[in-house]
Amino acid sequence: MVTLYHWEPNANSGKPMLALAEKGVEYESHYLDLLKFDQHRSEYLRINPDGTIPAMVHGDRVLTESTPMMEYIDAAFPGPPLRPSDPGQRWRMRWWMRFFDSYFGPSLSMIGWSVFVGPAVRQRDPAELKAAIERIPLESRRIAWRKAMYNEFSEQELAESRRRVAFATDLLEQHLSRYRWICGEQYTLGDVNGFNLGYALPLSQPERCNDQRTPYIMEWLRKIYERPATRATWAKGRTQLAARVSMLERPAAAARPMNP
Ligand SMILES: N[C@@H](CCC(=O)N[C@@H](CS)C(=O)NCC(=O)O)C(=O)O
Repeated sequence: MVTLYHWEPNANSGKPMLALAEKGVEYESHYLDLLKFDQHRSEYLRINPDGTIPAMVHGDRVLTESTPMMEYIDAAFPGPPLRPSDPGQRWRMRWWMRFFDSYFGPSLSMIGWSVFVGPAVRQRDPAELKAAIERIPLESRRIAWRKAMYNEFSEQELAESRRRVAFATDLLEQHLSRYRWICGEQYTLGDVNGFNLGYALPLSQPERCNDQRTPYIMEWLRKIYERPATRATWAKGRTQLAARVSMLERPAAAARPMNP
């Protein structure tokens, strides 16, 4: 029996959601609304004292950290393997997962928190926001929330994040011009990881990620979006954040001119 505590299929929560769907594992879903600070409530802190999502409970195990959680899912359940057995391909998958998690993801996340999360909560009662910050267990998350709520990301750090996103997008495009999937020939957790982080790139970075400039990324995103597990997972989204995925629908074939 698996219970998953998650937010939208997006970034970290979407990783185990999509991995479980690919493996065909049913799970009990507990949706936590990040913008209502559900993740800092005492009921959830009893599961994950760090107050971050996702968290997964399997039997008597509580698993946190979305990327190792996906590896656990792949190892613990039957279903199609989501990690290559070839050592070189596995190294390549892990190389990219590390790059996604430690470089690309945090930069995109900072931009997302400054343009989406901050504005989404900023209008609320200041006393409510102050109390919400005080309840956050991890200092690093308190800092991120404070900056988002009070619009305190500096121009310098945002510029550095934009530079990193540009660099990472170009590197991914180059990689996908040589390899069909992240590890090479097989759809793996590396693709699950990258899709969660990047599915909205064509919308959030339209001048960097589009059919002309990054055709390989666009094709890769569309192929992943067309998988039944991805469709089913994104259908669980409740907000506009997850609804952005629909921009990966392939453009309808141009209407044929009628025969004269
Ligand atoms: N490294 C962790 C990061 C988890 C994390 O920070 N998740 C974000 C949501 S994407 C979160 O819980 N934020 C809650 C908060 O900052 O209050 C993972 O991969 O699971």
